[in-house]
Amino acid sequence: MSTQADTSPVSEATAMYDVVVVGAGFSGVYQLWHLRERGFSVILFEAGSGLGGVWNLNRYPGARVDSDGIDYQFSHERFWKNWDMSERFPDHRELRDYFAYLESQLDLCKDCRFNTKVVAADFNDSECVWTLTTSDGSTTRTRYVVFATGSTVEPYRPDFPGTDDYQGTLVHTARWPEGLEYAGKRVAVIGTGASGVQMIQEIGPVAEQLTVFQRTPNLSLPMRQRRLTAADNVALREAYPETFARRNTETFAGFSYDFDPRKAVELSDEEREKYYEQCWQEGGLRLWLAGFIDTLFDHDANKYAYEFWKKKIRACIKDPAKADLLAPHEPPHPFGTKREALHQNYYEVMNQDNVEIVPVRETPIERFTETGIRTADGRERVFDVVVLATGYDNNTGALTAIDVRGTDGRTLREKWVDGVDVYLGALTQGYPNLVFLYGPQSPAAFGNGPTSAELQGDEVINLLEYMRQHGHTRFESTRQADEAWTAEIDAIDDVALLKYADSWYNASNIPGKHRQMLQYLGGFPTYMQRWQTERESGYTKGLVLG
Ligand code: N01
Repeated sequence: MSTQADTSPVSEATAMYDVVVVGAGFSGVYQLWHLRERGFSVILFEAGSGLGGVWNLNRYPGARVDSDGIDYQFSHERFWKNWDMSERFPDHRELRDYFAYLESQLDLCKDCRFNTKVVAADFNDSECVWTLTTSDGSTTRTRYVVFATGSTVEPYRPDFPGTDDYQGTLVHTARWPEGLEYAGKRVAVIGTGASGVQMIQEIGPVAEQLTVFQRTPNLSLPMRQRRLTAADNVALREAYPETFARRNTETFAGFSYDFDPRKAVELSDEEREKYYEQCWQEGGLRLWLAGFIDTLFDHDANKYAYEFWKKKIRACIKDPAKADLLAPHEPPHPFGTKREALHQNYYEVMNQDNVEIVPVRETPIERFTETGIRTADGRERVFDVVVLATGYDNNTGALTAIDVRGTDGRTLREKWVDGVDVYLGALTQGYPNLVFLYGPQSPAAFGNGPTSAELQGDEVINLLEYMRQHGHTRFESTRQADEAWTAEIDAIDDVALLKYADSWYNASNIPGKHRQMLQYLGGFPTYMQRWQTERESGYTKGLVLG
């Protein structure tokens, strides 16, 4: 089934839409589906070739989601009643199949323009209209813009000297070319985030030699992947109503499981160990997001979790030198303060003789050469393929890559150079009639994507519906509301441990980027209360309507 629609340039020069949605991942699809059903005229622009967002873009070997599949889908019965998953954690292919299934149910592609990147958006204040320019040179006018551009979109490529000299294959995980061969080759992977862990698991078993350039060990958790049978899917279907109700109304991160309300520091060693072991055996993100409530706030509680993790991982690693690199005695940062990755055979692969770890803090990459990489100790290693698993300009990168100009003609890039203030993680003063989904300062990237697509998505739809029903044509958040939102996030960040890690959560993964917590840290239930308060005020608490 195809999720690709007509991609020929369409002249939208005279077209005027109610809403333009940018991005065809979960959030964008949700908007297109619901706004269209409510009678808004909508078009969706997507830079990629089809539906799926990051799952259409991310095709590197081993790419798969770290949410259990039961959580990683829309909660509407019309979809889950006929959708079977083949694995507990679906891979990128199966997720594209899911989007093809959505297409078969919703007929979305007829209102999508694929291979069409939005490069600019300009607001005309007197007309109260946005004009979007796309990569094919067309312009489109619209009352409202919904940027559903995601968090992990713009690849980050560190500025290593000599990359132009390198004659081998240099590739970023996010732009994996179809058919790239690595079996029997000498391969380097730079970076050990979620993408790095997944790539290493695939490459290590078949490469002649794999060299992993590691800056920070990943405090990765066991995925406990398994195939799902027809009987499993029947059982899941029975559990879905309760699972989705809990996910969408109760839990902090929008998963069907939640933090344990007990404090690690108040429990006996036996009680702690028993619960950690339970989380470990259940697998997925549980030791992190179903962990004890004080783990991310209290150093002593956090150290208990780290010690448990370290004991488990070190027991899997044969070479003591590798063990010190992969699970050091002292935590590289507090446990769970960077997004956890999930592993399958990562540590088995790391045990292999053909897999070497280069710790780049001690032995930095000096430069790329014609044939490989030279490190600061003067050693040059030869590689056929070098994989940059170095992550993304998360949260803001997809938005600052577009020339989005608001009422004062400034781009978002210019506005956000010294920090981001995005009310409700969705609105920012000076950019009327424009909404971010899965955006900076929302809870989305600290939680489960489809939950965010639905919960935040419904509030955006409510707002647009309210505008229509009350004859308004313009909304804009106030500077005070934007700044108060940042203050709320900063207040939580102040008492949490996340600030002790350099990570994309707080923008410190990109050299020169303003360091700031970019996730809403109050959890989904509180986040939804904030929207409810705004809605019940008639959108006058933090917004100005015109
Ligand atoms: O990116 P990352 P990612 N020299 O930023 C290292 C989602 N995702 O693509 O930790 C050497 O996490 C960097 O080192 P350090 C998921 O939300 C999900 O892996 O900063 N190394 C780090 O090891 C995830 O969190 C899935 O010290 C350098 C790595 O590169 C997010 O996407 C799968 C370096 C970057 O890790 C991003 O994950 C994939 C340098 N100059 C992605 N610069 C699943 O659902 C950076 N690094 C499972």
